[in-house]
Amino acid sequence: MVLEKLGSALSDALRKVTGRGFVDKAAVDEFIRDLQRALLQADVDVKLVFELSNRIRERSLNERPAAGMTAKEHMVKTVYDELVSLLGKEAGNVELKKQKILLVGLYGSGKTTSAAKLARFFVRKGLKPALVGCDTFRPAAQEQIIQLGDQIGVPSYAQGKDPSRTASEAIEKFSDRDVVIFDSAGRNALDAGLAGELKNLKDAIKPDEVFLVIPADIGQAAGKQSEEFSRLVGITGVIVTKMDGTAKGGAALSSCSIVNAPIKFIGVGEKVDEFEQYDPKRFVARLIGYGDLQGLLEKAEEIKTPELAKSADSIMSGKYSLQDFYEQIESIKKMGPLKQVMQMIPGLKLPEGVLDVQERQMAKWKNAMDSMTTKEKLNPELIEASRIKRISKGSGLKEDEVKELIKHYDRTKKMMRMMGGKNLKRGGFAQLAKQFGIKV
Ligand SMILES: Nc1nc2c(ncn2[C@@H]2O[C@H](COP(=O)(O)OP(=O)(O)OP(=O)(O)O)[C@@H](O)[C@H]2O)c(=O)[nH]1
Ligand SMILES: [Mg+2]
Repeated sequence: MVLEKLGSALSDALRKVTGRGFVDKAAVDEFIRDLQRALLQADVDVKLVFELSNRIRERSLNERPAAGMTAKEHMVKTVYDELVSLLGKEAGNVELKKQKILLVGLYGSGKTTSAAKLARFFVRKGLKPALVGCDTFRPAAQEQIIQLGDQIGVPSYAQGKDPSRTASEAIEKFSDRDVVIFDSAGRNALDAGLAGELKNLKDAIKPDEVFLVIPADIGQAAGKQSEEFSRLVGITGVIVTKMDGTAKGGAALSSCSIVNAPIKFIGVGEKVDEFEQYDPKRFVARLIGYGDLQGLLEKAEEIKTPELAKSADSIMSGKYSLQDFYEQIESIKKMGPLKQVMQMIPGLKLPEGVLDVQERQMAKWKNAMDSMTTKEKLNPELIEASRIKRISKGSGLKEDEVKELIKHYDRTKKMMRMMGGKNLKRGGFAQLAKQFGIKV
């Protein structure tokens, strides 16, 4: 996996904090220290790391979690949001239309390889690309692009000594192709020679997109470089290559996003298929590997949807859902520790230990239900194998325990139906207790 070290450090840190009973200041501070260490090791700029830490600390401690979210979930969501914003905010959109794309970048950054990868990407999307080799500077550069084209079955054109002329000839030749991709020459630095050549090339091509190609191991210099190229030829996107070869790629991703150069693709290997469209949301989700991030995000989305909350009310009035089950557990818990409550019932004697077991069970089930989305709680029949797996990951319960919860809920539902509705809420404690297997 790309940025494996950063990923495992982040997921360890999150696991540590979410494994605690509750999230307090000490827990947040410890998490922030772990997070800072992990990001600095991935070479992310110190200033960015401190700004991010401050926002996470502030939001985790002072923001009220939205209704339905626990403090822990709120913190995980905050960390996710802030990392997405650090590593690129929005996904770089790639239009699937007829267009001309120019690739620019320094020596050996991966331009020619990326040109072929990009062509392959468009083939997969059902478009007809073509490759143009405008690197007349480096010997063998033209053969390289022709070979790559042959390898992926895409026509190519690479002839002549003047890049702009090659480009103009190719535009005519490939007028029937959908996407024409122009590879350009690199230099050690963005010197006057390269600057002049790229300006002319851009004038000759009039590209729809200019992608800057930078290797991930360039680190924080990525921001400065994308700014320089942007000033010169106006880049519309960035391809970060060689993400597979460095633990420091966090720097390139974050410094590009800070100069507002959207990262469109990342290169994750030398082969033509080792290329991914970059979406910071998906990237961060994969990176932090939090058990049930998907469920959590769905839940956060649902909170923003008042219609769902309304429909929840109406659905709940008609049938007994896991949501009701949850609320019953909550209401029992509000009465205080079971032992104390039971002691108030005269003449009741229970075998030692029974209540502790029940109490632990209820706490576990509550945990599992915290990992469910509202939709799932209202429609428990949705919860099939893959969701059970996710809920199990999110709550730390075994899959069997989640299944046991659902079984218990099913039994309760049947019992309720037999008793004629869901009047239990208004019913006595004895009835409630019975539901959880406690005979009163
Ligand atoms: N591991 C890895 N290697 C890559 C990646 N992209 C490119 N490379 C390698 O980087 C080297 C340089 O790639 P090129 O595509 O020739 O770079 P270039 O920018 O065209 O180089 P010049 O034309 O000389 O400026 C090659 O050995 C590629 O195989 C990547 O994503 N991962
Ligand atoms: Mg090249």
